[in-house]
Amino acid sequence: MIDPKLFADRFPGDFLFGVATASFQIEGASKADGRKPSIWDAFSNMPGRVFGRHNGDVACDHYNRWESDLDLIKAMGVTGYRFSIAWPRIVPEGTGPINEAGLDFYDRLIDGLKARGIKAYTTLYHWDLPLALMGDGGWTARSTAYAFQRYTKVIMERLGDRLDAVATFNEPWCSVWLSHLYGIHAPGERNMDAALHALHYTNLAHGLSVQAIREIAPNVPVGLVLNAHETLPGSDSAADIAAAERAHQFHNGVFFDPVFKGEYPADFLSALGSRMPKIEENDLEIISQKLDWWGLNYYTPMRVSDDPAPGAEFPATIGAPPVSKVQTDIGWEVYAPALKSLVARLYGRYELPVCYITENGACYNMEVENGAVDDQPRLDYYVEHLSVVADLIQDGYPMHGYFAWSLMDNFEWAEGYRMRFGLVHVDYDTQVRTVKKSGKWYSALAAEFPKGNFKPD
Ligand code: IFM
Repeated sequence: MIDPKLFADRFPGDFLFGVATASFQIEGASKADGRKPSIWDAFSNMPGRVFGRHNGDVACDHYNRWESDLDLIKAMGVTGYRFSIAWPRIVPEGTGPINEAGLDFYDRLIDGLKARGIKAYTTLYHWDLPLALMGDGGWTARSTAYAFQRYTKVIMERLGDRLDAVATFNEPWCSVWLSHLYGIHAPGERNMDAALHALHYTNLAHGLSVQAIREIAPNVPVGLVLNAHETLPGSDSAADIAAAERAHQFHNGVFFDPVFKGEYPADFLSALGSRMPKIEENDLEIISQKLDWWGLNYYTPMRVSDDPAPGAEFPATIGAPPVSKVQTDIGWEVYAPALKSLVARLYGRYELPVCYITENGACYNMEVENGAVDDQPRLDYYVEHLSVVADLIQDGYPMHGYFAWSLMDNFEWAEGYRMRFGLVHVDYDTQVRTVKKSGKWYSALAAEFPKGNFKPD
């Protein structure tokens, strides 16, 4: 096994090692202290949507166990914690009354992080849209973007003085395409027109949120977290290479281009632009405000071939087979080189600010045996992907930090609790946490930082 102390030498002394979670996936306490349902509470209680009809009612019970969970993070020696805030705890109906008890929870959490010397990296939206907003159309309605701006203001006014960084959205690809086109995530729509509306209004909400953050807490670094896909052609035929470019536009460009270039990608627009909602005069200006950082969530590459079906809808691609034979338990190809080529490609195409790997990790479902979890394949995955991050730093890319997904096993969306991504195992019957072999290794690495002659502020 690679010695984490030696491995640490490949990273600069001020590199941030952290762990990440999201509100709906860990908090539970779905009805506590004024929280109202989100679209995921509704979705997970519908038949056939989530494996075993699992839901977020209890999850990891983090809402009640946050202090011991923060102690665990501290004991792991990491210096950053990336978590998300549940909109339905703060503005339970999406618009209307503010719920002070919800704000109090995050107040305590952030103070708890500060008291332990851990940096607070907050995400404002990690998919738990207040259910009441579905009455107006959810993300397919322009009004939701303004409701999000108002929620942002509430958060920044109360918590902005103690946040080390804020991200507006986590993986809008999921809350747009996976949720409105592929029907896999809440609200489970399968409709291109709805998805195109959700796309533009999500981008607008991001921009409106950035405006609010700048106005209220100008010192908090603002970013956006994207699960950019390395869209690799299934062969070196011209048709597959063109398909990979279309896939880039559809899966990455529709977020990167408006945010970092102030426009939607040309081929995407000519194929689907007429079905998008009206783009108002200042929308693209609002969306493309300068960011301080961006976050990359990377797990696996996307391999595509040209879809030969006549009239196939843009991006007109079909999946191509994996190249690597190694897969995680959720069936995702393990292929670390794509992380390197993806970062290089994105910095080649866009003027991007500094980057944090805001999520990376692997699903393996090993259980506790004799008090321990031997998850060597996850450990190997971390070593392989962190090596790539170290290479990227050496090549001069501005990689500032890395958050492992996830601190602990949690509600894996449509897969429920059967898929485990944690560095820490959670026994959902007893809520006992057990640090896995990978967690011990990661913690030994993280504990080396900050290091050398770097002086933290
Ligand atoms: O669990 C999710 C997380 O919420 C967002 N990024 C991908 C993870 C694994 O699927």
